[in-house]
Amino acid sequence: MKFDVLTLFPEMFDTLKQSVIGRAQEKELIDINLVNIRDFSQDKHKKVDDTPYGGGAGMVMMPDVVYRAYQSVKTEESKVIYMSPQGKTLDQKKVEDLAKQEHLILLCGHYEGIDQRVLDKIVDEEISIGDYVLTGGEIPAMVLIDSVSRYVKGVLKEDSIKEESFSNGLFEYPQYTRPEIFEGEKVPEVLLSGNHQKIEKWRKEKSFEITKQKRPDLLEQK
Ligand code: 4G0
Repeated sequence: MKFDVLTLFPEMFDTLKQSVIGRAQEKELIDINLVNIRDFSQDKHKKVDDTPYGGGAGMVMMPDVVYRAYQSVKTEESKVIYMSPQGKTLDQKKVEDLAKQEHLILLCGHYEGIDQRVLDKIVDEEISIGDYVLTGGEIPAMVLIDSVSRYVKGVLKEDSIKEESFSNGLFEYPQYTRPEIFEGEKVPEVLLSGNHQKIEKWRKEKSFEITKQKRPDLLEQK
């Protein structure tokens, strides 16, 4: 799976060198290519934005600079996603759908916005990570990359995806490890029983109970 990220702040993506996503890149299961939009400025001062027509505060990213950055990475199979609070909210279903794509181009906006004409020309889908405004689309792009990469074969341990929260529409059951007694609190007896049928039944009940308690709306959706 290939991600091309169009951004003015490629250094923000250094965190993706860590942990599971870092190892997935080392193993070449995913490829995250950072494209600095500023490299496509043709201005002697590397200018990428200008004042808005019609007046108003702030600056607008210039369409030609963004377009050249896009042209440098686009292929026949690429899907362009604009990270924006006006997009459809990302959920686990959407994550699974995106994981079927071979190539995603993630466009990260800053300032007040990007010239509408280039958005109309290149964007296939607008995606938000939730109903709040951030200073840029970089953190949303990282959220998308992390969530989608988990579905790429080999990134997680074989069973982790099937067992986890959301894959069955329920939250995970609680986990326990040593010591058997912590601050006077014992590990649930059933987990020490060695009876795997009973353990499985207990975990399913807990998953349901916790989902009902914390997010009853998730049960009603089913
Ligand atoms: C485009 C995404 C990008 C438009 C991006 C802001 C939150 C999200 C940006 C705007 C972002 C999110 C219209 C304010 C950059 N903030 N919720 N900031 N507007 O996914």
